[in-house]
Amino acid sequence: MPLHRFAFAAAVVAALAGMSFSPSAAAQTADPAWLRYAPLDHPLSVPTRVVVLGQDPVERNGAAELERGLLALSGRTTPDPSSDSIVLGTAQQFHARKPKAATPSLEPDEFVISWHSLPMVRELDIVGGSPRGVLYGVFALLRNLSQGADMSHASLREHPAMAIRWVDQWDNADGSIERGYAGRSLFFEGGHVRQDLAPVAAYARLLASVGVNAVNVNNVNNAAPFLQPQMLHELVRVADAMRPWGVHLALSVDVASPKSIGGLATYDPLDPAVKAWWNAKVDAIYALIPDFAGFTVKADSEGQPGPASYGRTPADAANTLAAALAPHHGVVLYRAFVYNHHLDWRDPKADRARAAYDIFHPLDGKFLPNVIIQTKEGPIDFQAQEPVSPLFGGLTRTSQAMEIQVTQEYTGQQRHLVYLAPMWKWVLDFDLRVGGAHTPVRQIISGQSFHRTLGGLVAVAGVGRDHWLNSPLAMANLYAFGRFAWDPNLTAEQIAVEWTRQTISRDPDVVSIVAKMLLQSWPAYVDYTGPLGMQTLTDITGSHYGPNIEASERNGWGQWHKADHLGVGFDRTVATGTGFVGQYSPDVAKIYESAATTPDNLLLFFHHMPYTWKLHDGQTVIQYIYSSHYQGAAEAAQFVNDWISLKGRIPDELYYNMLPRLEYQAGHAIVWRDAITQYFLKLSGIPDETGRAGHFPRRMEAEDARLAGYTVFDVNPWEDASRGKAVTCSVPSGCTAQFTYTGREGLYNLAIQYFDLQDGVAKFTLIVNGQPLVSWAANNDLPSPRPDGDNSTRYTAHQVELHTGDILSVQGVPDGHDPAALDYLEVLPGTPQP
Ligand code: GCW
Repeated sequence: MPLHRFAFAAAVVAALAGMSFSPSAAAQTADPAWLRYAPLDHPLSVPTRVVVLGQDPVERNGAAELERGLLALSGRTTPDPSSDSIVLGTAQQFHARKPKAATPSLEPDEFVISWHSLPMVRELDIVGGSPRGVLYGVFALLRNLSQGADMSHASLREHPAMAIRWVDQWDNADGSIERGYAGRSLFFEGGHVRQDLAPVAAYARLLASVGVNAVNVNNVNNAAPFLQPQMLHELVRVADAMRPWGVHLALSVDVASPKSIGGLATYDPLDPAVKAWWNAKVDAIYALIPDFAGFTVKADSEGQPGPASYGRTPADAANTLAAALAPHHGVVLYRAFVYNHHLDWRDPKADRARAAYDIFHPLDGKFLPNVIIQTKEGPIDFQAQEPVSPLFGGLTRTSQAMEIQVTQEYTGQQRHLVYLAPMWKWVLDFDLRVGGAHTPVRQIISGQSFHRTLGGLVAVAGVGRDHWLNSPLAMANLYAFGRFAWDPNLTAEQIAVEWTRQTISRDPDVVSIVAKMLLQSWPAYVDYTGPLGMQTLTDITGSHYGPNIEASERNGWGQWHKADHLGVGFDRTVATGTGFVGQYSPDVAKIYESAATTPDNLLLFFHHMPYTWKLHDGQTVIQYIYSSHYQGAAEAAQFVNDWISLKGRIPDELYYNMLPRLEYQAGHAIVWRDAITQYFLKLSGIPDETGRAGHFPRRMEAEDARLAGYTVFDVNPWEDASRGKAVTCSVPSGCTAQFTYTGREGLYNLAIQYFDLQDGVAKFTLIVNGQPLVSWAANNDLPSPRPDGDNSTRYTAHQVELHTGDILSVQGVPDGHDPAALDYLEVLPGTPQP
């Protein structure tokens, strides 16, 4: 139905005012996520009677989970009367029960699920190598059943590919979460462990269901207070809350602690007093928490102190900690994220990408066996797209873990749907060709390639109190991480389908639409942010969110893309660049050393290329930059349509939760598209051969409007506003920008691009020929205290009837620190209100 002019609908205003997805509105911590166990529409293929052989709390907890899951799936309130049963126990317990029967020999986290027919009854046995193996068997059975699988003849045997399957939370004692986008910490508030740890137990349950075995609860920055005796005592409750799920507690530590909180004059890791301090501290931790998992270390990095202060190496520091932990079977995850953030950007040889390999490769073989080097997947920092870190191939005598990021720091901060599994899978499968042999990253980090007993996958999770990750679809990333840590041979597609069936619906059409959206979302995000290996072209010194292309240039952080008027990209070759390419094995280096053989999607990471260079697909670099941004933004718009097609086929609550997020994303993808295309258009001077970049014939710029109260200002960075300018209001009663519509009569969508700032809820009203048509509140929670690409937001009024000569006005009423800033109004083909 057309939204007729003059029809000012108060109801619309009210509905829109409530449309924001601010985290507090969504606050909810008991979200079952993928553990919904929605009732099946067919009979359950396994018995509902559960018998548990052992007394161990983890095993008992597994039995309770199984009972709960089976009843929910079968829609029953009590077990069915059949005498068939599911029997749970460890291999040892099964052996004790039937000494003559063959019992498998299992690794601790391994399980076997198999049917046994007795004279009158059938029995499904879940045998674990340990109580936790039993629990993992339970979750595997429930995962299959929840997807609708027939398990009446099933037999499964699985064990995790990696020993270390940890999530890292970057939670601070004050309750904030570094790079978290889902509210406050589950663990801490006001300098203490929270009283109510039920959400922590619920989190541990979710994690256990995908095989995660430890949570490091505190930020790698500012970790020292966590080793204070009072905090350690409080942490006992956290460990207790997670233990029934086989999830152990780990902590980030500051290597300067012996000095900063221990009262010593030094934290030199080779000083005997320092070693003694760590030994005593670790003993004290284990006295409180006997199954403590270990430490994560960030040192000599981004201002964190480290062994370099004493001329010592990461191996010296790691080994001091590892020696203290070894008697208790604890481990040290020492992060390879060590680099100098005061690099000289004028030095063509300076290259942050080199740092991890340059520092850690020479130390290979010097680490104690319980040290694991934890390396981010790429050599820079969780960018939208990067090559694989060469360090994975550079440590053959050291255990390794890969660090990935579930919290979407550089990938849309959960406001954008970006399913990261395809990116992780690409990294996991990447063949580093160490010694000329097949060495995919997944086999290195599982310990297989170089015969290490330890190895792992670690995710920085950023889970908080607002609905775990705030956006329900973002949870597919947490799920995918756990599944890959368990089995990196799975595919991103398989995981998307598994997750969707358990979380949203088993309807094959729904599953295929949701899985398609998930799988397209990362490539789309790369396309509208930083394609060709340019990395995320965002404000790297601040929010890491919206477009800000020069923020990465001319500073010491080393995330340079080196765009100038002739070309773009970073020469990292051995022949003429920084030599980074030489850190890969010869087989891989050969590919990246030449622009002709470097895959297009990483070209500008490795090479500085003229804009006119022809890519493998025949387009020039500059044309690809333009086209990919239009393509990516169009895909983001399509996600909205895909989602609308699910209306009535998925729960309404989920439908209406996601819809405004996807609409917001589609609008913000346009902000990205326009920022990057107009920036490169101006810099290169080369027009878009399809005429799109920089040309917006349907757009009416606020700075050109008849302004009442509004004043024109230059947006910084300029590319974050259409043509670099916008208008801002400081009149408390409001300001107006007025335009005359000169196009043809018809039904149109009117898109209003405005800036939704923090600390204030500005109000906007669209007025047609003096009649208010629709109002909305700028109440989203977005970064940046000034109008820029972080908070540039699109509101669309659908099917507005327009006639030539109509007067369109946007009225903005500022509030608090939000000046109701306005960028433009765009008249687009009419489409119905979703
Ligand atoms: O990407 C950077 C983040 C920091 C983070 C750091 C790290 C915890 O912006 O917030 O600090 O990485 O991984 O240590």
